[in-house]
Amino acid sequence: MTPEPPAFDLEALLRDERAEVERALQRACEWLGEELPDELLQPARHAVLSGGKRFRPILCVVAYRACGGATVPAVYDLSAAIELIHAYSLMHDDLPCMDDAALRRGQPTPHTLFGEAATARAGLALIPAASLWALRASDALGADDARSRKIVSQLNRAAGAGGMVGGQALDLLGEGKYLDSNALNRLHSMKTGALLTASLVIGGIAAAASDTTLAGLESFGRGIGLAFQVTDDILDATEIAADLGKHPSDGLLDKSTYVSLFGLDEAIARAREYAEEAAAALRGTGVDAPALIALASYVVKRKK
Ligand code: GRG
Repeated sequence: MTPEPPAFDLEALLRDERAEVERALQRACEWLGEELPDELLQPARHAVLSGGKRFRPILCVVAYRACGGATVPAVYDLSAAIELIHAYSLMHDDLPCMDDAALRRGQPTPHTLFGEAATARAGLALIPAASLWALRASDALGADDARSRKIVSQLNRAAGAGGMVGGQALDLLGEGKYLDSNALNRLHSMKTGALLTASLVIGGIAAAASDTTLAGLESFGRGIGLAFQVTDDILDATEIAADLGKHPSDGLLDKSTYVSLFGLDEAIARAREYAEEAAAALRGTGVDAPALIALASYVVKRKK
């Protein structure tokens, strides 16, 4: 009888990768401090170093390794560039002119500590910084110009009007309106899914993966992006702000959510389906990546 393979140690993966990502984010903040005045560095540091799951950088590093990349500090620097974009997006998302949120990751949001103007400016400073940091990391990884260009273009496309910014605009325009499942999927594929997908693809490009493999990572990213957002809505509807570490909830903001649209039970079933479809898409391209499959299950199992 063939013995069962040992269960994948997801906890250890998350713990070890987070620790490396934190170190890389410290390096990025030291570099930011070389040019950024203190008034902007403080809110930027708070946003970048205030914890969080670090899911995007972890996806990047794990995808890189799944595609044969050897673990070196520069890949964590590359992954940190993606987190700089994520940090800016949260800073701006929480501003009074957007979601007006006082709590994020269980901590006061940057604008409540450093003021709205400094937070808005510091967030903006992180956008070009992310591309420059990604370029430096690509160089350190030995990527040629064509690969570096692909990496930076993936990052900016995911962050831009066809991705996160466009999705956020749809989200703000949708407040107080009924959105059907197609509209919700489109919005969240752009707002959340694009950067998650880019994290995987950037990891793949950094490891010089083939186009077929990159396409597989992209399909996987699309699935886990949707699973991630449905789970976000489930947590938003079921967890109290203190446990979740953020406030206000989407219900308070009068947003359509997967839970308001389908009810809790169907939302839970859909999140699982999206995660399973993601894993199947990855297996279908022949990428043997138990760590990525484990991350797909984490997306729906997480409590924050
Ligand atoms: C110009 C319209 C316009 C927008 C500016 C602010 C902005 C761009 C975009 C914000 C989009 C946004 C908030 C996306 C993130 C969605 C999301 C799921 C955030 C939470 O991510 P987690 O759970 O957070 O990974 P942690 O705290 O773990 O890092």
